[in-house]
Formats: sequence, structure tokens, C-alpha cells
Amino acid sequence: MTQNVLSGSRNVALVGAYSSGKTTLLESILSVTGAITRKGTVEDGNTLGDNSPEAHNRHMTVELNAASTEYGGIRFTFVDCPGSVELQQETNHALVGVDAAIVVCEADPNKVLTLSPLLQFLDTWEIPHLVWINKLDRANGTFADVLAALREVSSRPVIPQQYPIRQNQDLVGFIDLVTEQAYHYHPGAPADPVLLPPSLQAEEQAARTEMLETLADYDDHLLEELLEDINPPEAEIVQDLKMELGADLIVPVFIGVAQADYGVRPLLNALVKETPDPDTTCENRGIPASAEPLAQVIKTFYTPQGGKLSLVRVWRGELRDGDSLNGDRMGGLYDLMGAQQLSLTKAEAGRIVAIARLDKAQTGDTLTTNGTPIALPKAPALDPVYALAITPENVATRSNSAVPSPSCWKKTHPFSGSSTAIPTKSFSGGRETCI
Ligand SMILES: Nc1nc2c(ncn2[C@@H]2O[C@H](COP(=O)(O)OP(=O)(O)OP(=O)(O)O)[C@@H](O)[C@H]2O)c(=O)[nH]1
Ligand SMILES: [Mg+2]
Repeated sequence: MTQNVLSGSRNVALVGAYSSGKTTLLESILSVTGAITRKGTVEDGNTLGDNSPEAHNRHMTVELNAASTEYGGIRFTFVDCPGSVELQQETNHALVGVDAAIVVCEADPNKVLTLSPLLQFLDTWEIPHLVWINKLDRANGTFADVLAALREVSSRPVIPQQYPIRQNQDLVGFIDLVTEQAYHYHPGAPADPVLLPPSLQAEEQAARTEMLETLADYDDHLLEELLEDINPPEAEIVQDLKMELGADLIVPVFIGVAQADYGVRPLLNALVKETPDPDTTCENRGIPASAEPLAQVIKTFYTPQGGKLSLVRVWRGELRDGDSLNGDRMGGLYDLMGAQQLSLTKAEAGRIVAIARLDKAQTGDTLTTNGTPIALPKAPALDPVYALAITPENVATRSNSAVPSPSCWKKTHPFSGSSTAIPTKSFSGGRETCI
């Protein structure tokens, strides 16, 4: 990791459908930015995220992964969320604590529909989000097909910020629609600037016009320029992208191949220039500025060695190791790099950090140091996707009291750490319970 002086921080969630490439993208980001020296793969089970035996066995993310790195003078904390629909609650809790989200989407229009509940959640909470179309090395459909499918499921305008360059069906580069500069990808190295292919000029112009006209819907000055055929300066376009993404008015689209690190640096450049900083996120959420520390639990881990670990977003103020939060003295303050816990003495506003042994804290809870209760909004509990009918084993247990109570399941259910309680519904006069 570089030792540059940092000018800010961002917390970014990686979300999207199951197996779209989120954990691979995190690994690529950490590798490209120098936070890890050896890049692993999901197949080999040696990525920084997905390090539990269960994740290895299933080749999928079963609990979120958090890791930090530096790029462009910004400290980034990425929160790689599980894509499986059964784990959506975990993703929603995490999204509450970030400044922006990257929606990772496979280059397959048939799979885009599954993004609908996620996009609805992002828009309800007005969480700035962009789309990264991944796996363009084996696309099933054209870029235009995927864009059209995204427009079907997004309530916000979806606008391309890049355009793919293909040679014999292979993705070889992209055109940056802001600067109109074309690039060719190179394995293990930044993309090279190249001349814009003449065969793509008409498509590039159409995509850029689409981007500018959507931006102009929220900027009268830009609209006037477009009406007078004035080519807007780069700085003005970037400023509009930042303002409109930050207010969740638009969804910019980027492309790449996470496995080969293609498109990862341009994506990071856009995060640096266009995503809102932690202070802006606080303002957007209506959290009044104050030096009084305020944090919120976005995930609860139960680690084999260390026990309970609460991942928290520090909304304001500064947390110090040993502080008491909601009456519990913290048993350690850490930065997470996957399973690795790096000790911290303090964590300032805008950070996402892990805190050990906050016995009472549950996911979604708001934490303060002075004990004054404040309740920030938390992700509502989703309806269960799994129904379990419990029947008594014998006559002796055939009474309502034989049905395990929610508190019993709370102790035994493998995913209970993320919920404040297991929601239950009774059927058939209380003999069947849906958990
Ligand atoms: N061809 C190709 N395969 C990819 C790419 N990115 C990821 N994959 C593969 O897609 C599969 C799923 O990748 P993951 O990174 O685990 O996807 P995920 O979105 O994190 O999955 P969940 O967290 O379980 O939802 C793995 O086999 C990856 O190697 C890519 O750019 N191109
Ligand atoms: Mg994953």
C-alpha cells in the first residue's frame, strides 16, 4: 500500500446478483492498488474475501468481506456483500453504512431482472450507485442489450460513461465518453491511450449525446450549451456526474473484466472523482454535525477465536479504543482486511471499523459514547424466503410450548448474527412456525 497523504475517504459497497463477480472485483481492486501482493481466485479459494470454510465449500460469499486500500489520495473501504437472495438482509444492513455502491452486473441481459429488489432498495434509501458490467470477456448479448435490460429495472436513468471496443468479439478496450479518449486494455498494466476507432465514431457520438442529454435534465447551463452546439468542458461534465450521482439522480455505467483487471483503474478513477465524501453522506442522511461520537452497526460477526465483532460505520466524532458504547466497553478497535484484524487506537468520522465484544449491540443499532439513545433508520427486516414447518416428534411434545422459541433459534441459526431477531409467523393455530 502506498504511504501518500490522504485527502479523504469513501466507503463503497460491492453489491449485485449471485456470482456476478463482486469478490473477484474486490480482489482485483486490492491487487491493482497494491493492498495485496498476490492475487487469488474464487476457484482456488485463496481470495482475501470468502475465507471461511463455508465460503470455500460453496464457492460463494456467505458473509460480507470488508477491506481497505488507497487510491488517488483517497482511503477506500470496500464492503463486498453476498449476492445470494437468501442473504439480501445482510447486504441491506451494510448498504445503510456506505457512501456509494457499485452494482456488479453480468454482461447478460437475461440476468439483469434479478437486480430489481436491490435497485429498489438503493433508490428508496437514495444511495448513490453506479453499475459495473462485468464478464465482458464472455458476454451473452451486446452492450446495448444489457443497457436496455438495466433501464427496464432501474427507476433512475441509466447512462453509459464508457463504450466497449471489440475486435473479433473480444473486448480489447473502451472509450471514455467524458474525454472521448479510447484505450486498449493490457493484462497486469494500466490501459494505453489509442486513437478512437473510426468504425465506432457514430456509436460513440450517440452514447455520449445520450449521457450529456440526461445530465442536462438536471443542469440548465449544460442544456443551454447543448442547444447551442457547444461542446461542454470536461470539468463541467465531471461536476455534473458528481452532483447527480451523489443525489441518486442517475446511474452511470462502467464496463470491464474483473478476472483480468480490465477497467478496474478507470472505475477507481470515477470513484475518486464522482462519489460523495462521508460528510456529504451524513448531510444527505440528515445526521446533524457534532463532535459527539455516533456510529451504527452494519454487520455482526462471530469469529472462531475472538468472539463477537461488530462492524460499524462511524457517522461523526471519533472513537477511541477502550471507549464505552451504549454502556459496553469495547474490547478492541480494528480495521478489517478480510479475516485479518489490524489494531487501531482511534477511528475518525467516515471510517468503517470493527469493534470487539459489544455484548448488547445488534446489527442496525446506533451507538453513542454518552449513553443518550439515538435511533438512526435501519434496514427493515425482509419477509422470510425460507419456510420451515416444525412438527412434534411424539405425543409428549405435542403442545405449543414444544415449538422452539425465537430466542432458541437466535442462538442456533447460522445467520442469526445479522438479525436483531429471527422473524416468525405462526400458521395452523400455532402448530407451524415460519422462521
Ligand atoms: N469469465 C469471467 N469470469 C469471472 C469474471 N469475474 C468473476 N468471474 C468468475 O465468476 C465466478 C463468480 O465470481 P465471484 O467473484 O465469486 O462472484 P460474486 O459476485 O462475489 O459471487 P457471490 O458473492 O456468491 O454472489 C467465479 O468463478 C469467478 O472466477 C470475469 O470478469 N470474467
Ligand atoms: Mg462474492
